Amino acid sequence: MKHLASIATAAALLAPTFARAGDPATIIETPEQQKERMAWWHEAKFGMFIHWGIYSVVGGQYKGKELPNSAEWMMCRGKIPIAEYSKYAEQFNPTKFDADNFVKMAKDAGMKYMVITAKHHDGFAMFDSCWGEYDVVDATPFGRDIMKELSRACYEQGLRFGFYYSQAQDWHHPGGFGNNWDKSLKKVSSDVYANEKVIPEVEQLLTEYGPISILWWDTPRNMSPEAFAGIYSLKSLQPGIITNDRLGKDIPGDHKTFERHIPDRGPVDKAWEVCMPISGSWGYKKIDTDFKSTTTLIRNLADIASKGGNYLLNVSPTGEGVILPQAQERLKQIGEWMRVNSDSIYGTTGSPFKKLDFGRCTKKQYAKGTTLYFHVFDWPADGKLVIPGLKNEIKQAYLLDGWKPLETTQDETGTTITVPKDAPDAINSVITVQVAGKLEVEQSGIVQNQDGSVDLPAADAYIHNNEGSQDAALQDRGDEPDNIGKWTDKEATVEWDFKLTQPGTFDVIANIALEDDSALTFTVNGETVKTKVKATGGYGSYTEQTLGSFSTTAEGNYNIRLKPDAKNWKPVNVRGLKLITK
Ligand code: FHN
Repeated sequence: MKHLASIATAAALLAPTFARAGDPATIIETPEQQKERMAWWHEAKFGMFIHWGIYSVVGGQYKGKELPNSAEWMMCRGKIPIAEYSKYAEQFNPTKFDADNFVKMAKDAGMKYMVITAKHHDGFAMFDSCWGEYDVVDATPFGRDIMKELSRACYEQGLRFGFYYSQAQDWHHPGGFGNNWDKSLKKVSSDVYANEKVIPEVEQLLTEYGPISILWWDTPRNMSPEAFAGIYSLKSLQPGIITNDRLGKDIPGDHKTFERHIPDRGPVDKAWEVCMPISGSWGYKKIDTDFKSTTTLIRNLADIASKGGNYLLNVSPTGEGVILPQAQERLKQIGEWMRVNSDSIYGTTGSPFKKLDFGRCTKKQYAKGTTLYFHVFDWPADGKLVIPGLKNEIKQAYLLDGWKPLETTQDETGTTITVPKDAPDAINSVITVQVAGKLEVEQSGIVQNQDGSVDLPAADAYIHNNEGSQDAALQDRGDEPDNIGKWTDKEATVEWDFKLTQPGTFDVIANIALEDDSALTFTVNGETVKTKVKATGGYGSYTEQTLGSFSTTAEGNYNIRLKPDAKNWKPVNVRGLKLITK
């Protein structure tokens, strides 16, 4: 049934409607319940992202001109008026679209879930929207509900299905964020937008499209608490649904989202996913030939899994409804690799090794031992694969491809595996090693100096910056020492692992440069210390400042983490820390 709620009517209904959606506080879950709800997602590790819309008709070109950025942004980059952009809907007729084929392609690539743009920032619904006629069923010659066809196909082929929904930006609705170019828009509040369009549409997507496993929010904007409450609590319509961290900055969701970049290290005790286009653009862009190699894609999958994350790889169907041959070829090759090696990906957890020069490691832990999967990117020319620091008794080792047993030897430095001359797979050969008992890995890395001090340079830090942004990034200064810089993100944190053989009490000294007084915390050995740091006269003027001290009586592996004090944070540059015994 179609209804076009007038803005005035919606405004009049504002309060009761939000109440209809309920309150996030009513959705209470224990960590164990969340773990159970997300078990399939952690097992899955690998999904397909799809960006598809009426912009796909012209592949991001406007009046024959190429527009900058990703194709789905063309309405904004081209400052295209709504009346003009909406006409692309009349050309959207993807007659070659076949939902079963799409899903089979994902499944054959080893992907276990699919997330597709139900509504992107342009406001166009790729489903039979309850809000109005600006949707694929009513406004296009195609006239079919793509979301329903894909949801059904995923269900029939055993893939989990979810929606991407742009809950704040909407360049078609007068209450959506982002359209500052079309003066025909008579602006209304984002509350009206949430109440009139977002909540009804998302409610429809979560009640008329079968079992929905994922709701993928994007580009959060500052909406009212009522709007957030109304939108947030829709997830109760699909009890098992998983959401990301992009509804609003204070709404953590179930997993962090990194975009286009793989972090050095996964976030601590938080699920996370890296989303990445298989080429350069999310949406189909005619001139986009920047396809990542199959080597890069397979190694990305192993890298992300080795850090404990999921990989959401995006493809961009054309206006005809097909996935480009370059993308299909890569998906097919990933699938060939997965058919042999998926045990080393599905259901695995992160590597117990800080760094492996030859590749990556994933693992599966059991009551009596652990199976380690070594992803060997660089096959040893001498036939000896050295696993530094692996101390466990080796029960057995073999090539995952074909199960050929391998000889192993151990000494004080670790374990050496004798491997065949030729690598089974040119991109990523997996060696399985089963070890007995509790995992024992001696971390190599930063060790204490003879005088008891510990040097923690910027280059050895792990930087956690959200979405792979360039906030808090390592800056190579050529002849000058590297530093962590542009640290504008208050959520970004920096940490070092190090080993103490001489415990004691240590001063934590920062080699730091900052324009304005700032404040941060450091956490080490289970203690968090809040501290202030003084302006040094500029981001290039470094001084040593004592942040505080800590004590320990035990030798072993330690971690120290720096985190902005959000209330008093001003960006700082850090060349590193030094621990000095008192
Ligand atoms: O603006 C969007 C963009 O178009 C795309 O959908 C990506 C996918 O993660 N998200 C936003 C940019 O961060």
